[in-house]
Amino acid sequence: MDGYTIPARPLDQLLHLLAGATRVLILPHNDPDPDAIASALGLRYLLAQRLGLEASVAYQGMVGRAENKALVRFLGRPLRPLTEAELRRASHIVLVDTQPGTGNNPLPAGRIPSAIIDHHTWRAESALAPFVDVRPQQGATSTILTEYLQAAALELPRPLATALFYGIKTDTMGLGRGAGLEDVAAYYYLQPLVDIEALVEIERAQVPASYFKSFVTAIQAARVYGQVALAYIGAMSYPDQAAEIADLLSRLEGVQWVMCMGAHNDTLILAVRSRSRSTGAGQLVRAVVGDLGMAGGHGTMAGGQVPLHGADPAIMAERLCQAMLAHLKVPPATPGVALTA
Ligand SMILES: [Mn+2]
Repeated sequence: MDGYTIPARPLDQLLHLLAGATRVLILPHNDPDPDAIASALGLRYLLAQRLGLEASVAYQGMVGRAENKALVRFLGRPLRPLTEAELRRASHIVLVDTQPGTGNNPLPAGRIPSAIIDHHTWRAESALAPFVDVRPQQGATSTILTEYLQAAALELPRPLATALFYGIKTDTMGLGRGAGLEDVAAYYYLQPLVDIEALVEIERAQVPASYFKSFVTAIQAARVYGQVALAYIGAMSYPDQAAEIADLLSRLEGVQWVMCMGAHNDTLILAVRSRSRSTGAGQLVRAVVGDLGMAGGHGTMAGGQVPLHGADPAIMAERLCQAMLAHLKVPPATPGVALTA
């Protein structure tokens, strides 16, 4: 991994770095998911307990998915949308569940964060930060934070333990996807501390009618080209929708690769899934997006975003569909079959 190694005694190094700091700002990735939310809150709790400092947690984008909204409600809405002033004022920025240069966090270009804690693919830009703990072999950033909290011998409040558990659970699909031994250990450490009733409520959160409408749109829009399923679902009410539909389509018999796209805030959002061992989702989405935008992810799931600058999202989506079919060497004359045909 480019000569990068996890720091020895990361907790001590992190606490040493931030001791006495004021105006610490913790930034999860944009449109934060449970792993990003839980990691940010776990870090804030750690800093409060061990250093007596009050860090703030703020995010860019939106918490859209019904389950994630329910999680944030259960936690008492502990994070808020980031403001320009807050970003400028921060003396220390800590990125969690994201890294510089990924295009999915609000870190200003050229600004070096004080610390980075993440489980995505290592990025060279991260080496500039004074503290870096990046572990691509792990399924969730919540696992890293759970280890810190254990090392700090802190008793976890039940809501925080529930959030960290849910962060690991969702990012690894219940330890089934991309989980390492550390994820398993953290998961079972947290399990007895979880508020089970609250977790059930979060996972079964009720959704607006628009959720079902978007499924109808997606199923009507989907086209299957042999082992490839593609769908452009038009305007989305929140950016996570593309991922929800991609997960659904990846269940289709015979399909190896899925790409679902939708427009949100003048950006085309892509979600890619792969069941193939040879062509993973991360590699695929990077090839498809190229220099049109930003993309990244793991072997089975990945995502990207392409800024539209006012262009028609449907035309851009069609271009990306063609790029995906070409990359996967689907013969050009292959007809796209509708799911509802
Ligand atoms: Mn994560």
